[in-house]
Amino acid sequence: MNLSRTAAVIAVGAVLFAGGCSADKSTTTNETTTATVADGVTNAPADIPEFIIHNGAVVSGPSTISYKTGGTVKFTVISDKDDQIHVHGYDKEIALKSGEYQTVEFKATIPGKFEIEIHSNDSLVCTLEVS
Ligand SMILES: [Cu+2]
Repeated sequence: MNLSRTAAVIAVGAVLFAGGCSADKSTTTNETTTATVADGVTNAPADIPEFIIHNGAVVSGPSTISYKTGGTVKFTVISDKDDQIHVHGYDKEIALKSGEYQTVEFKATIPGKFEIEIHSNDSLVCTLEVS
């Protein structure tokens, strides 16, 4: 591979965040909610998994999150830089804003084991298990 071709491949990869992922970028969804009670006090997201991403790698959080089919998948994630996570199988992409908690919530309709990954580098956040 000559140098100009190498540069072109790197440039395309950087723009698309493509990695080994087959996500259809046209179906981007952003399922975020903020738990707020009527008096304006934000509920602490108790009893739901929390993932902390530092420099593109998970530094805190469970390796697997498990739900029954028909249940509600719900977790929070925070990153120290703008990024995106992708829930495989469900094909959900969630934009992360540097330093802001995102609560991700959706119905567990598809049984199986699916990777949730960080899209800037395809590293694993955790495995989603629906049984
Ligand atoms: Cu992906």
